[in-house]
Amino acid sequence: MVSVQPNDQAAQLAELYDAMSPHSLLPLWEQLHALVLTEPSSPAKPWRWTYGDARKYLMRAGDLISAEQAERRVLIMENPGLPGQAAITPSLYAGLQLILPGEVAPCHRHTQNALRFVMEGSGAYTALDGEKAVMEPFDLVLTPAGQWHDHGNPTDKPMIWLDGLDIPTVRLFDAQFAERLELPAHPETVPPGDTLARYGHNLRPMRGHVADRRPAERPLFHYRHAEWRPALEAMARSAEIDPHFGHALEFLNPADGGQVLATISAHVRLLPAGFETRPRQSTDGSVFVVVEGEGEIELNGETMRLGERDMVVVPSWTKAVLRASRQLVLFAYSDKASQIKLELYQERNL
Ligand code: 1HN
Repeated sequence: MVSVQPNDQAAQLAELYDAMSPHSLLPLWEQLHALVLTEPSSPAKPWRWTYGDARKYLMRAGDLISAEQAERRVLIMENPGLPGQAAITPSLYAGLQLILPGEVAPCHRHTQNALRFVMEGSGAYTALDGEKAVMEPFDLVLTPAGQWHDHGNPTDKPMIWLDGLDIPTVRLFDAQFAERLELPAHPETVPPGDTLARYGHNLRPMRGHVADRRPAERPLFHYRHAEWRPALEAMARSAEIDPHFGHALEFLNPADGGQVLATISAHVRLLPAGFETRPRQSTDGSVFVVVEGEGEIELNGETMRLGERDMVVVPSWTKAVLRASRQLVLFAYSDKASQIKLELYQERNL
């Protein structure tokens, strides 16, 4: 039984807090309800970056610093609700990277997982463990944790892509390791397209055989626009359309049918002109890129216009509605892969 009077209690509790805080001890009861929420309430804000604005500043950075000097010449897309954290959601990072003609971004590897989604330019590459993926607009290229990667642009036009990484997730677990290769670029190990030929057609080299040369659990790292776009188009000819997604296809790891990266999931979708989705919430924080078309996204009742190559972040549990004024094609990545593994993922179709 607590026997102190209310006024005394407040004063004595305050005294207790003061006395124990130098010992790194705090009262849970003062913050329990802020720690255990009845539903997600993300500190991240829904936010849109128009491509034209972001590109202008990125090109200016290109005048001022080389890819070599910067190691990676990237503008971080920082969520205004997460200042100073280099985070677009509490678990994910996004940035826009520029490689100018003739540049090389030096080879390194790290425990963060990364994906690139090409925004403009054609013919620059990411090399993964010495194998080049030659990139076209709207290709998806993976650099899974621990694999050497360098980028180069042998073309005469700038190359810009969106980087999606799990930097805040790896930071949360204090599991960061990184190293630079002594050479600027990894020596070529196999010709460009080798992995796509071996693993990209619902086939794979016999397991354990000498030809099974990629890390067997995650062999594929290049998902071409030239492949995914026709697949989405064929699907869109069907009369059936999902009321919450439109036509949607998720990128898969062919080795196990799972998500493309250990921590990150990715998908594309097509909304026919005039289509409006039903509202939906999910616990994964997502980053969307407009590949084609025009429309709007309504996030917790606030509407944002979407034009080609614009980027928008949809934090966890935001009520989202998409409307296509012209046929809208979108790419998205999210932390669903992490959440599924941690048995946290939930969604609600409204
Ligand atoms: C990184 O390795 C790349 O390899 C891009 O292109 C952005 C942001 C933070 C940490 C590592 C790249 C990155 C990054």
